[in-house]
Amino acid sequence: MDILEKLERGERIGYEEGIALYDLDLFTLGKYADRRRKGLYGRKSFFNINRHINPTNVCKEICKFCAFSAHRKNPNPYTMSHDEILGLVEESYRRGVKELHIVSAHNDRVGLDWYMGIFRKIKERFPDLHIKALTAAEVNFLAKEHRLEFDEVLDMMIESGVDSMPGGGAEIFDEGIRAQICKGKVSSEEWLQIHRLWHRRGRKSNATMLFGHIEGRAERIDHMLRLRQLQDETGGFNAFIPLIYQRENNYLKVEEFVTGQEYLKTIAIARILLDNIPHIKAYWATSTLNLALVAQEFGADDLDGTIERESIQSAAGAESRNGLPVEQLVGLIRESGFIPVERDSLYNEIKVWE
Ligand code: V47
Repeated sequence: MDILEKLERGERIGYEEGIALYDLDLFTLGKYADRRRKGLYGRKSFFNINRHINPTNVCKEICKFCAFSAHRKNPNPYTMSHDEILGLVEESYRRGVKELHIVSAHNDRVGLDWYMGIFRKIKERFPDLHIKALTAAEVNFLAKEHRLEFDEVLDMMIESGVDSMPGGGAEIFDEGIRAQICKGKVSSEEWLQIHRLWHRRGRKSNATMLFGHIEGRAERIDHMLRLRQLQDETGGFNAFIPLIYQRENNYLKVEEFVTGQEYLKTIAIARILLDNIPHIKAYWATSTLNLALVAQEFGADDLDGTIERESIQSAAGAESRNGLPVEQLVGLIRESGFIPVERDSLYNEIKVWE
């Protein structure tokens, strides 16, 4: 069957067809992605009030794209104490932050209790704050470092108060590309298995894709389809988040950077291919705000949030160091023709910002 006919009928798209979608013109793709997005959410666009905390940048891994971990180009190692972290949480809580997004480097100089203990302390003091923490890459690191099964680390996370898992560490699942950009880190199979086990506990997570570096379109489609397959099995992914590679202060040599058009096509294709993942996030920190706002018309229904104090991508040039005041985010969503809906971390609607 012709691919346009399949799109018209809303049928599932396979690998070869997925690659062929990139050859359609942007507006044809956008029409089908927007139709699906509007069918699900109308003109609503979701966001939350969140804060990032990156408690340490001391890292065992050497990912070529990373500008955050302490290395030759960024020789300033730090590790926060629990009291320091609690101070940041307290101040954010008072200002209305509802979700903490906590991601660390893989620090082998602090113990397991440094990683888990902070969640326990945060939950004791602020039980209604949602803790989204520990990527599958961190879970894999902690399991290997402390000779534990993934199951054991995941159970500890739940006991310590982690509510959901962020989507980081997925990068690109293709093993060949992975070996070139993040050799030695969590494998694709391990990443997927950790999320599978987390979902089996009735918990939700997200999935990212780092693109616009040395991968090609085929590897992006492969990445999305591996996620779709797991989602068919578990239903545990809330959101898919394509992250545009940021080029500063790292060791990955990239010849050509993604264009705005390629980003919008990737968002649209994600909406079309990932027919079982409810939310497609335009993550403004790596796409720029302008493009994230346009992405709302190409399949994206979620703009992440206020993203205060993000350090990983801003180290490589992203615009997220200081976050965005909620009034500004809401104003931009409204002025771009959408209805700003504040959500909680599990996508329950909290407030429609009139
Ligand atoms: O996995 C590292 C990425 C990720 C660079 O779950 C880079 O809601 C671009 O997990 N250029 C961590 N990206 C961030 C993350 C995340 C972000 C937003 C939302 C959610 C969510 C999760 O940051 C890493 C890696 O892929 N990253 N370096 C870089 N130079």
